Amino acid sequence: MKWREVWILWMLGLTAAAAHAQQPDAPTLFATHCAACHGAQRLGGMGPALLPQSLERLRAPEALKVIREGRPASQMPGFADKLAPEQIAALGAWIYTPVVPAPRWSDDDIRASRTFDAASRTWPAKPQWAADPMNLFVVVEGGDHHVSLVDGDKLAVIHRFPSRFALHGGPKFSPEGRYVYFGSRDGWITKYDLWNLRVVAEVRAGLNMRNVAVSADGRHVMAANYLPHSLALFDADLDLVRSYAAATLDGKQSSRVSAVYDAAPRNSFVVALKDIPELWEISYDPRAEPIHDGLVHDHRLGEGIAKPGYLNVRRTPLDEPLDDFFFDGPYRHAIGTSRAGGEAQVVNLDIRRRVATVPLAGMPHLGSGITFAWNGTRVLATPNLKDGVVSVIDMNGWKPVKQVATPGPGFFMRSHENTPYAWIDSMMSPTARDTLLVIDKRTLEPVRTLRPAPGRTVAHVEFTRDGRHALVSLWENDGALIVYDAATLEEVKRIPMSKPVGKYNLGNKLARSEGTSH
Ligand code: DHE
Repeated sequence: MKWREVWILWMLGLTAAAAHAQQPDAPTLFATHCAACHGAQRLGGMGPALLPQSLERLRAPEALKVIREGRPASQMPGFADKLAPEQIAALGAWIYTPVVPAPRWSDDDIRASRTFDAASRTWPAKPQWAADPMNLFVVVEGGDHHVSLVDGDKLAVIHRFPSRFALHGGPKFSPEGRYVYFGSRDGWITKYDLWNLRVVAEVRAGLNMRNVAVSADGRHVMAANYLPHSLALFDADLDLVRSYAAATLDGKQSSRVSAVYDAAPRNSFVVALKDIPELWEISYDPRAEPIHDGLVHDHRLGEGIAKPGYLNVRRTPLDEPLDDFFFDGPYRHAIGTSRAGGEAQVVNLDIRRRVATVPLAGMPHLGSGITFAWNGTRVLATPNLKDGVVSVIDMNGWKPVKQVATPGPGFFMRSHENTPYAWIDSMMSPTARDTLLVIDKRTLEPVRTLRPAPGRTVAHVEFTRDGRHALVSLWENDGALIVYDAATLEEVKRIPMSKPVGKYNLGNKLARSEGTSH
């Protein structure tokens, strides 16, 4: 090799080394600037978890903007003046990569995360504020991660407090209405004493959680996780009772848990699994007799489908996994869809098999469905996340009755026993997300389209205990609760709120009003 060639190779080597040296080292940047708040393993701390599962709903450009500019109304600072654009880009890409080795969250981790205020046992056993506790609204404000308590008679805020980051799913109440349990996407459960306006206990049930359910007797809380693939069962003070691996009986396949709901008349939790074609039922009735098996035999599970009984899993094999689901009035059937859509499965929880299939176009959001009497029968009506349509299904015979066209795809549908109307948003529509369609439950015909804030998103309706007022979310950071007279459909007032994601009327929830989620 000539000297000239050696020199060129040497120069190329130096340039490559220099370029390599300038490559931003994302793990080191993370350790230096982010780990103190988001945790060394990105599992979260003062700030939220930064795992691919937690970031599914945050688009990459939005993540970069947050790193650059910070998040107003939170403690997240902007890094534009500390980090070069390529360093920010490297960090932005890195947080979407899986953590290696995969993070684990054991029973010991759950127990170690728990905090409990022992003094809570001495707090007064009656509301320390003057309002009807059964007409209280718990409002989750996603804009700045707070919760507001609204007096449903005076239609005014009586208290506001900070929540965990990104609460999801409806908060759940203890049977007498004193305690509310919130679940966050990062896996935190908070037990809050509504009468004393203080946090009682907190625990981290998982790393990425779907929702929580509270047993009708108030003695148990169940959490459904995506990460790890598990359910976690707690006592009323969030002390771990046991966890369940969300897996097939032979343990060969595990699954994310889609959701857990309390089936009060059955004294059980019912659980849908996203990746395994099984529906689970876990009885919390201490008198539960082992139920004789044999009604359903499935070659995949063999003879011992389950060892049912108190706090054990009873498995119903399905043809395909269920995602979102819904109960009929007597809680005899679960009606569920898979995210692929196209049809709903009706599963009889007693005989433990699918008893009907309902054709349902698009992606029905069954968790937001409602039931009501119509034409001498009872129907289920559900909005649709993909299409501008509400599907109405006769629950006697499980046949579609009508498709009501809406301005666009929507998330939530609500009504109340004392109103002839049902309200549906179109918040998934780029053009009609500012509309609310009101339909008449008697005729299944549209009555009015409301547009209270043109160009701005409105969604999620909940009624006062007596059904006189409908509270609608103006779903913006400088948003509001818009209160309507439920009979005249005229606006009554606006209560300013920071992106009020959802609102929950205690009385309607505890009475299991037919017009709201349970
Ligand atoms: Fe939800 C409830 C699933 C995205 C706001 N959502 C639920 C429930 C399920 C569910 C299974 C019922 C749990 C309960 O109440 O105990 N949600 C899903 C999804 O699969 C989906 C489409 C995707 C995801 O990333 O999870 C989804 N949900 C959203 C949102 O983007 C919403 C609009 C905003 C947000 O903050 O996450 C949202 N979901 C809600 C709300 C409820 C809810 C407000 C409670 C409704 C109620 O009135 O009970």
